[in-house]
Amino acid sequence: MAQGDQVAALRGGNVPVLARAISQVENRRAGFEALLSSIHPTLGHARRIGITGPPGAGKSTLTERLVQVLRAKGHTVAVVAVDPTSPFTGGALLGDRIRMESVALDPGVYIRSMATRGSLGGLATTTREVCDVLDAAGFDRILIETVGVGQSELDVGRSADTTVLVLVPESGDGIQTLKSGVMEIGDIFVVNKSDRPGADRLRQEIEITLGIRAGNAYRHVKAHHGLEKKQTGGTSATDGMTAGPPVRRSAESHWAHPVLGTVASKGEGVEVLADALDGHHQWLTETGELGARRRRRLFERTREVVDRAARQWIWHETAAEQMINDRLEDLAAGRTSPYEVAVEVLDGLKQGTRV
Ligand SMILES: Nc1nc2c(ncn2[C@@H]2O[C@H](COP(=O)(O)OP(=O)(O)OP(=O)(O)O)[C@@H](O)[C@H]2O)c(=O)[nH]1
Ligand SMILES: [Mg+2]
Repeated sequence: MAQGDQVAALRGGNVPVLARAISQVENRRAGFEALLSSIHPTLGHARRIGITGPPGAGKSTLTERLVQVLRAKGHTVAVVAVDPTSPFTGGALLGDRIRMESVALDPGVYIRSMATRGSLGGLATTTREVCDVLDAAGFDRILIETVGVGQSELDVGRSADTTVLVLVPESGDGIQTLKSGVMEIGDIFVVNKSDRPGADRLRQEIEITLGIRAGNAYRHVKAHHGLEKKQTGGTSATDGMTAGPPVRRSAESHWAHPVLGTVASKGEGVEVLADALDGHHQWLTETGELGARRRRRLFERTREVVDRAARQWIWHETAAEQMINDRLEDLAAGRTSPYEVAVEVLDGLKQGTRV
């Protein structure tokens, strides 16, 4: 299919074309960069929402319920389930995890799982690129479910406009998570399994950690000067990447992180979560933070592409590999070191003598 036809079919909601485009991007097949490049001007419609937290916290259950609520509001929804924790949980297992039977047959819902294996470009980058394809296909919301709370999930978390951190009372993960700095990625906190003992306590712990109970400076300012209503940035008309210049953040534009309780298995608290997501999006738009976050992602994305292209160039189009080979005996004999040879290689490339 010609590139233009592919993009048109994608934007027209052709599901087989969408599935093939995602596979093309995931597997870095010929033409994937041209595809991503040509859809770039169409991006920015979808709200990207990360749902992250420890294994078994109920993320999939919550995601499925959230899909139902969003569908009832008339939004189309794509779900990307990412599993960076183990190379062994791909395929059938992951497929099982995200079956989401209640919404799987709805034509307004598209569900896709991604495992570590088969991701040639780095999971975080690939996830972002797959989200671009879904955005171009016109989905209103993209929910990105990520297991765990380590570095790779944080990277994936940076794919989202809004990140929901899901914690549970019984695991003890809660307190560890609070200490590990992972808190910083959460825009909205959810204590799921609130039907279990310890949920209230965990909520309190999170709030204390967030400085809400302790009374933080921003809340203090708002309380005394009544500035809550003045949070209007210059970007309210835009929902996309064309948002105006970021408004400088100030005390009034501080986001007060909600800490919500849910029982995902019964659908309790999910409407409130959907409202909180709308609230966060409104805050992102009004403060200019949405544009700022998207610009940060664009900067990072471009860096990644440059990085990839630079490696490609060095190892496939210059004499760098040959230069190392030429020095291999000296390296083995200890007459030079990898560090000295690396300097030689880079000097050669910079001077253009060995390109
Ligand atoms: N009691 C209780 N159980 C729940 C709740 N939400 C989910 N569960 C159960 O918790 C288990 C794990 O739920 P999942 O939705 O698969 O959790 P997950 O976080 O997606 O799990 P992974 O993707 O494997 O990390 C399932 O047996 C759910 O039925 C809840 O609010 N209360
Ligand atoms: Mg899951």
